[in-house]
Amino acid sequence: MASTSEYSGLTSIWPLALDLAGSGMPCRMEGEVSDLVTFGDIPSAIEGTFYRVMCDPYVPPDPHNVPIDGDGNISAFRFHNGRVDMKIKYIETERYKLERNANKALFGLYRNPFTHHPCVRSAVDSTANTNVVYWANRLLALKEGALPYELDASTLETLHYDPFGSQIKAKTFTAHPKVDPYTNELVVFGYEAKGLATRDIVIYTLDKNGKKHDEQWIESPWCAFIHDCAITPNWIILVLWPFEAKLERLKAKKQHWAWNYDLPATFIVVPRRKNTQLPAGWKQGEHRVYSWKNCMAIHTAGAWEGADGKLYFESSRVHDNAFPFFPTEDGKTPAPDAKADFVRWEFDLKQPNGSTILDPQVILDVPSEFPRIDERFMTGEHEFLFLNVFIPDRSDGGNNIFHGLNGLAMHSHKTGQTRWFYAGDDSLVQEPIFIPRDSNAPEGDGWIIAMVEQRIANGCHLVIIDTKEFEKPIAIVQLPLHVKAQVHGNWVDSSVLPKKESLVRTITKPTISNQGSLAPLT
Ligand code: V55
Ligand code: FE
Repeated sequence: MASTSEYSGLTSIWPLALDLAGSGMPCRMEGEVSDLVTFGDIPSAIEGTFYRVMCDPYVPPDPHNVPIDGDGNISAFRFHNGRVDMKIKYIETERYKLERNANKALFGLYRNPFTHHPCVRSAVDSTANTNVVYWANRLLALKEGALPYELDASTLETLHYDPFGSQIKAKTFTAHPKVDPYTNELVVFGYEAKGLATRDIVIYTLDKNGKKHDEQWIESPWCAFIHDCAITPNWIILVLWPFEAKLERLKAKKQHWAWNYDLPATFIVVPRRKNTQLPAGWKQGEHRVYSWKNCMAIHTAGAWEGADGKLYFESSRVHDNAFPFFPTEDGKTPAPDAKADFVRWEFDLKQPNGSTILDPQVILDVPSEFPRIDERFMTGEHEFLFLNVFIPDRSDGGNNIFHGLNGLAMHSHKTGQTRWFYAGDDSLVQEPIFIPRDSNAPEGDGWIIAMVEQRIANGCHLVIIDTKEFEKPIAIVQLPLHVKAQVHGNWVDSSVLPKKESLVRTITKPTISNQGSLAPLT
């Protein structure tokens, strides 16, 4: 889509950047709509709220800043009786409030306080823009360089920073904590956990009351970008991307991350508990680092412990740097035709620390991202995989990651069958969330909800897909406006949400005034 400046010749205080033009145009909207326009029938068994968050800078950002540092703007869609209410609201982070008051950016580059205005250097540098997770009766807005912000699940008001309080010693909290449904724990990690560019990693769990357990601290082989993890009953696998942070570079007012083609994709395999039964050859307190070649294993699906004693886990993979805005130290950006796929990694825990692992097995040979599973079975071997894909044979684009993801896939590991939902070449699909048909439904039996952005129409809608017939939606929820692409989102069932209050303002029924044109019927 042409940017407005192209035909008008007028300029704006907003920097011209890909993530701020066309479908990346700032949304900056807050508001609510009750009973959105829908097509088809939404099953009344879908009862709960879909929360998602987008990067949506409220003030024009530093023109050198990166697309992943915009203010977190939450959208919530509450499903009730086949109807959907919607609310959008910014997370009122310290940073957002400071910048809105100043009417301009005070924060410079991503996670580089040396580039921030001196008066905000000691403020919390979190845009809370990456994930929204409900745990311990709290709605958490997450950014991995800081601790969570807690929000009110109905009003979306920001309640406070650091809801788990003084028991948390780390400065950071991943945007991808994982729920172990069998033990009812949230498994959390944080990297750069003792401060900027440190190699300290913390791992712990939070129980259903928000109490911390099983804390351990380990050291990363280098100060790596550790965005996601995977868990099994006994292990946590941390996934390191081949970027590096260095304090000297931060002090020189440069980007936090530089890609390093000499670094391999690296996995730190850590026993989750002190009493984890260790395989032969492992010492108490040990963790092992395994690596492959240079690539970016972006997001994980699930992990499990095989009957053969090996650990397996699945992730999306880009065979290059997927973040061109964080080039190498000397400015090298990734190949424009970088390939991407979805793979299964295998760790033989008999292999010593520092081993190189085998090539992963390719599960889907198409650009794939945002993999999700039926999370009731997290930590076990999953059969079904749901994810965003680029469907090449339906499209005229090349088979590479920078084309955008035009569909969804549902893959069965048992049958090997992949089913596809294609949204159209003008459309991009965002991360799918899965809702079980009921709490006892078999794995993968239920619905998928995903946001679809129609680029030509400049609009958005939610598709609701029954996993029994994945190819076309059973219902569509039309948004009245275009919203920016989400980073991540999650479904929270109404049985889990504490309050039954409406997400939107409710209107009380008036008494008839008798001021209309006809007299009342008697
Ligand atoms: C990612 C996104 C982030 C971030 C770090 O998609 C990694 C990966 C939206 O912010 O801070
Ligand atoms: Fe992520």
